[in-house]
Amino acid sequence: MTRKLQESGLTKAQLRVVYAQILRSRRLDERMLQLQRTGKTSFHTSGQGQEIGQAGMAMAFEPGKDYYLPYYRDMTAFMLFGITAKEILMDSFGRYDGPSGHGLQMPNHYAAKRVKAVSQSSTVASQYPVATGIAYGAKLENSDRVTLVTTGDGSTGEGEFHEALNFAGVAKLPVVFVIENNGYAISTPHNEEYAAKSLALRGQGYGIPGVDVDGLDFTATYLAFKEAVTRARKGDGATLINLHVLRMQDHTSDDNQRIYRSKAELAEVKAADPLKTITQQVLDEGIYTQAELADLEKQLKKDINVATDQAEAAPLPDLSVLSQNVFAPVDKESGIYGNN
Ligand SMILES: Cc1ncc(C[n+]2csc(CCOP(=O)(O)OP(=O)(O)O)c2C)c(N)n1
Repeated sequence: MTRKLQESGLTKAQLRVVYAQILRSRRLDERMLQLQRTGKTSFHTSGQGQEIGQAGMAMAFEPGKDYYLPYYRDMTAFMLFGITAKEILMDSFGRYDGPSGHGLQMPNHYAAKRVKAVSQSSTVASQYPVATGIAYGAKLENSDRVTLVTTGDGSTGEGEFHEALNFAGVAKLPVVFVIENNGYAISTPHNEEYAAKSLALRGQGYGIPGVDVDGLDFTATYLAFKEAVTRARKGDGATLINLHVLRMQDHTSDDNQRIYRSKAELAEVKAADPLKTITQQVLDEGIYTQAELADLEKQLKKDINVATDQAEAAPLPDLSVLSQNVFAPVDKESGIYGNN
């Protein structure tokens, strides 16, 4: 049974923001797939089916204070940290003023200095040890800021995942490790990724509590993250959260999941769409009325259209910036790379 939204302890105003963002993410994601298909953008990685889990996760943190190392499906959480649809689209169009890297970073590699969201490398799970390092920094500075890092289930087979958890366990670091478990790594199903009963068990091996969380249940997710953030802020160390979500779309816009997922499975995923569940919940709990939802849909469509036009019209990076922030400058005298 999905828990009531009101049991989260969040106010009605906060829950309205959460729902509006979940719907905005879904409509924006659909737009981004259209833009890729019409050849206006190059690539998109959809987060459809992962929005509710990400919203529950993001609401437990303090954007601007806590560090966030997102992975490529994290649009919903990234936007709840304070990023606009226009900014998302600027990055997707590769525009100079996009927040993730002046149009030089790959689409969906979400980052923004102003909300302490750190850019990821395409090498999956490589953000994990960086998060451990940032959390170590917080500990050395006696800061109570927490670091959040996400990745997918398949990526937990990478060495970096284990190295990051090991040191965070040893040094009792303030970090929340998240596995957004959608059951697939491209076309590889979870039973070919790992033999453990649950990926949450991996925490135990490193002295870190590991929990399984239903990422289709907003309240269950929010409360689990709140507990993990409280532990980290108090100095009690890291938590590993195995967040169960759905991958509703292809792995990326370059993939076709109908080749490796049966019609029946895809129909099941569609029927379990968490957007349907949470829409019913906001109506049942009086958070939105039917008429307000219709207005919200209209407003989002308008906003996304305006944001698309603005992002498309924005300038591309000039070729002269191509190698900026890629190579460290060389000190002419010593020949050493670095900024000092
Ligand atoms: C080290 C490394 N190996 C392989 C790839 C190619 N690759 C990109 S995404 C991906 C699947 C990752 O699956 P998962 O971690 O389950 O995340 P999901 O995409 O399902 O959200 C792979 C194999 C990569 N980017 N980096």
